[in-house]
Amino acid sequence: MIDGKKVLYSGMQATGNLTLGNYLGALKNWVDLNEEYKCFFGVMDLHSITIRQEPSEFRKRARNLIALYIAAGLDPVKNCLYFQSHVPAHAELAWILGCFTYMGELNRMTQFKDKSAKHADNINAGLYTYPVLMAADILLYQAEYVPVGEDQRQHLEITRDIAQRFNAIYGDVFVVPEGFYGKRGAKVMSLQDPLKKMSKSDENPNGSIYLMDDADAVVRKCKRAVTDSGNEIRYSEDKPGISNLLDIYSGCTNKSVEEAEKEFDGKGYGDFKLAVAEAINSVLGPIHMEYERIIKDKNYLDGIIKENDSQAMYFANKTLRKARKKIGFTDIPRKE
Ligand code: ATP
Ligand code: LTN
Repeated sequence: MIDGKKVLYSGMQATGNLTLGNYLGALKNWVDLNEEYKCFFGVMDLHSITIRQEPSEFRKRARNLIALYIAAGLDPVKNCLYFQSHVPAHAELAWILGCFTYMGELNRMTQFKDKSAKHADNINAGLYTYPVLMAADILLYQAEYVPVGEDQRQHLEITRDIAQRFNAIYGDVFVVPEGFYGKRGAKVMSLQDPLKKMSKSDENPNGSIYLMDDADAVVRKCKRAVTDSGNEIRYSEDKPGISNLLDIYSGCTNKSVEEAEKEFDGKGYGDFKLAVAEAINSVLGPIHMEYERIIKDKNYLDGIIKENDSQAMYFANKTLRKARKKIGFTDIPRKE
């Protein structure tokens, strides 16, 4: 508990331009929760370098991501929006927790398998120990809830296992967190291949709607979206393309899938795709305006970053000190 509120932790990597999948699967749910909980939302830049990043692009992207968090509706005064790499405790606890994680557990991680296949020329140890760093992120802030998309479920499970294992040896050091999976938009699929998740690192830009796409691009991509044969707008397993568009429509309008099916009963795919594009644009429009305002105000953004970095450091160090002590590390002499 911090200030009488339960703690919630989540974050995104600064690996590419955010997609509608990131928004509906993560950001939007965060915004719904950011009043009720004390939230820490990190820009996971340490995780980002498990894939090669071009330095100047990377620097810009990480900063833009903080601005986008705010533009999407996260309150940077009530919550802590910060850069993971600014808080050294993450790396330190990750090392410690790595000594409480089995290779057999890491071998089972599907994200590692997927990313290794995708980046066969750079299967680095960081990619392998990625879930340990993620566990450190969450456990450092004693978070009770972790809102993420379905694709992160396995990482959450291993975080719980590591926390429980550590606590079983040393007593209650870490809060054992729970995953929090939004109902809608939990897995937005690619518009070009509805069996694959929409991803910011997809090579085919037509498969993803980017949060910064302008209105015309959104219409173009929706029109081109792969659909199924037939002409019924109905949610079903044998219609992955239409089901994905229904999910997106529902996520953007807050209407249920059933309501949407009724609304488009008897209408064609063409009309439906245009309505989906319109729904997406009505969500993205206000975010674009707010983002432009924030990114131009350098002093404001710098102030937020500085303030929130030190807040994150304070809470993270508190947990790290506790873990160090339990393990039996010698005390670090305090500077006078
Ligand atoms: P990458 O393509 O680089 O692996 P990503 O698009 O999967 O990245 P992350 O930074 O790994 O994005 O994830 C940020 C958050 O967005 C996570 O909570 C993740 O579950 C969620 N998310 C990512 N893609 C989707 C998607 N297609 N549908 C729903 N949620 C998603
Ligand atoms: N692996 C996460 C990003 C992430 C994260 C976290 C999410 C890193 N550390 C801690 C929640 C809590 C992803 O979304 N790809």
